[in-house]
Amino acid sequence: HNAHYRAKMDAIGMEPGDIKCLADLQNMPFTVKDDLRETYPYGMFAVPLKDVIRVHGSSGTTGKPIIVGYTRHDLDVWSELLARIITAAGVTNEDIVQMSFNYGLFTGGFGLHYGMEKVGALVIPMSGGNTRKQLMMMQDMRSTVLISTPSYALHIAEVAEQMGIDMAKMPLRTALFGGEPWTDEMRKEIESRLHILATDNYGLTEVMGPGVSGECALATGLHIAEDHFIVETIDPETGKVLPPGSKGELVFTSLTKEAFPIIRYRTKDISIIDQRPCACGRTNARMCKVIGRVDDMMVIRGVNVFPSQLEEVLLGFKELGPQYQLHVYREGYLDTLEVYVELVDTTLLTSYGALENLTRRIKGTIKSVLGLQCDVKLAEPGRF
Ligand code: DLL
Repeated sequence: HNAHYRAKMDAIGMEPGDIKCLADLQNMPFTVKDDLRETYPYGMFAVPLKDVIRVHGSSGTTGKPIIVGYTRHDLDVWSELLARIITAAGVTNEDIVQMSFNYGLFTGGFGLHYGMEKVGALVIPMSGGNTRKQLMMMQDMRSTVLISTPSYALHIAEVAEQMGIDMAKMPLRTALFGGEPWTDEMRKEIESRLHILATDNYGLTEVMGPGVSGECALATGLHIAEDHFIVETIDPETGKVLPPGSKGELVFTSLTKEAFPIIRYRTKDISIIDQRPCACGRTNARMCKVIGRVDDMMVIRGVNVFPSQLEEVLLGFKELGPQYQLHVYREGYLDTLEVYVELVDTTLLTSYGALENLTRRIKGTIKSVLGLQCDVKLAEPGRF
């Protein structure tokens, strides 16, 4: 039902009848982010728009987001898959959940929200930011579960310390973190500072959003929803499928999605698949924590940032030269981005007002294109 996929299959002479067993999947072409960019906004949908009841999106390699769609059935499945992960993490209808993911095009907020409702937990739709208020609500509402990015959790811990709040005395006991890479060291730190069990969950907009995989309370790998997605691990250089247990790029194919089916999507995320059953009793395969990325995408405060996107913004200013540096570091526990960029010539150097004005305009454009606050530092030509 989708012209883009049909054209790709026609180009290699592949017919539906050519897929007879699981191994035949390997003969199908990959789908990559560019496919979604080229068909923006609706070209990857496989149902009429009247059957689509929600879209979400995430930043792409250009100023435009990539857009994905969901039918009512897709949203039901999505809630179900999150309800599974939420339940696996030990959350029940007795829990009071503080949702600190943003609601909006980002899949994190709505995705986990509906999963929590399905479980029957009480959801407080806080969204991200305003950390002091988050902590006040956490105390007053007696939140037992936190949903956010792991870096935001550490920021909460830091602000709690500044406010003199003893987290050991708070009812918070469990958290589901995702949306960005984090390490087991970071997990230990979050667990000890917030006095909670911290679980990891993974997903990406193109495949569905959160709900693709998540840890049980044993936290020994993220259980993949294999009844809804086929996962392959490939060598990112050759595209060849690797044997189970090898480290490689994850590739997902959806089995049940209606509005936005996806065939062999190359995630660029590196992980290892473990097919052994888990001690918790679940038998679906697990992926280890994401180890890294194939490309140069950075995830800054949950926002996917490609250096090429920033480059495009910077090159749009005639006052700027083509040399720039991106400095990303942790300030406290929040990722901070500093953009250093050379001026094209020395004419502005004598006017403080003009430099200030230019800096403000660059920051504003980056904020509107990427949705990310950053610092901009102008440098004289030839500096880098
Ligand atoms: O971040 C979906 C999501 C929201 C997952 C909330 C979990 C919780 P995108 O904005 O499209 O979607 O970003 C997807 O973020 O390809 C990974 O590189 C990274 N990522 C997401 N979750 C994890 C995780 C959402 N648990 C991209 N560990 C993915 C490591 C993660 N990386």
